[in-house]
Amino acid sequence: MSTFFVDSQSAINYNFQMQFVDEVRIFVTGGNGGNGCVSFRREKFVPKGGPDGGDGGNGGSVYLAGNKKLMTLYDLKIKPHYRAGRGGHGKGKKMHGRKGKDIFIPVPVGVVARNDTDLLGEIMYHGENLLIARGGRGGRGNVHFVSSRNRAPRRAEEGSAGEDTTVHIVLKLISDIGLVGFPNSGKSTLLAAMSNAQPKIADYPFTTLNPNLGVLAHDLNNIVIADMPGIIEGAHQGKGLGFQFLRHIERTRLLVLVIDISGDPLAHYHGLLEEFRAYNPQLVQKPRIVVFNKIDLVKDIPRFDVSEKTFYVSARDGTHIDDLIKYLSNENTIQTQ
Ligand SMILES: Nc1nc2c(ncn2[C@@H]2O[C@H](COP(=O)(O)OP(=O)(O)OP(=O)(O)O)[C@@H](O)[C@H]2O)c(=O)[nH]1
Ligand SMILES: [Mg+2]
Repeated sequence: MSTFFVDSQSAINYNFQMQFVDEVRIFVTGGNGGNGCVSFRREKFVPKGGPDGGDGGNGGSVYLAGNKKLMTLYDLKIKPHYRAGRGGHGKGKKMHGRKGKDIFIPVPVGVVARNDTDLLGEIMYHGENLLIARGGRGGRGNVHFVSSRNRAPRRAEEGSAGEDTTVHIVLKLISDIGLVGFPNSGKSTLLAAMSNAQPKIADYPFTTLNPNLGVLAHDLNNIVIADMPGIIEGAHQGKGLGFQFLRHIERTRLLVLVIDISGDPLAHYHGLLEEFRAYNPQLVQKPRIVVFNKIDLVKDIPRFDVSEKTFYVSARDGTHIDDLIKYLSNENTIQTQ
């Protein structure tokens, strides 16, 4: 088996530094099958040996291979062509050609692959493989063509061509926790306060154009937190960074609504839920909590009577961030909600 690998350390660096690419087209070709062989046995003292041409080997296939260390399709964007190995030709003495090498293309967990007409499948687990281009079959050697009329066939099959196809791959991040909210509410600041990530933070909307990922180190498991681009009204119709944003939160296990308490908190709260509902009603079924951020900007902190669990924090100053981390790190928070 041949594998294109990124070593694990560079794969980890990718998570946080490389360009985030969540949609690519790649061109993949299965290996051609090897040709069957026309051959006759030649042995001393055996004047007329029978046919002994072996079969060609099958061509290699191309697979996507889930790798949890990858978080972007960047690699595929810069290297979009893949071809698996061709099968060896059959040989005399009934020797089969060797099988062509398979190719396993590492992709992040959470990708969906389709060709021009069909859904090919999804990768949902680390180590899961998905066939995207089948290798050609090896041709049969002349031993298969013996009949009562023709004891010495001079005929063998050619190997068939490997499948040649364009595959469209879309990544829907699978993160444990997704930070969502209107632009400027402090999502990236909160991510920086809770994880090892160092996202860009600035005092204007749409600072975050692609999701940032951070890891909250935890005794048992690392919790992956995704900081999403800001959502605005009409996102479900594609406004702002609409679809890109909403697509990624579909697979997040817990949503954290981040709301600037110094603005119009309840309007933002309802506005967010409205966008979710309009995009995909299942989003509002997802477990969620509400974090009211920027409490340093208000004198008396108002308390809101919403149905979710709430936190009142200052991501900038770190106020009450510990409580939030403790809550999110609790295994039960993510698994059983
Ligand atoms: N006073 C105060 N300012 C904050 C707090 N959290 C974030 N900010 C500021 O709010 C501004 C926006 O912060 P970001 O973290 O970039 O906000 P965001 O939600 O990621 O914004 P987008 O990516 O544009 O959607 C920055 O100037 C931050 O310094 C806070 O707790 N208190
Ligand atoms: Mg941001």
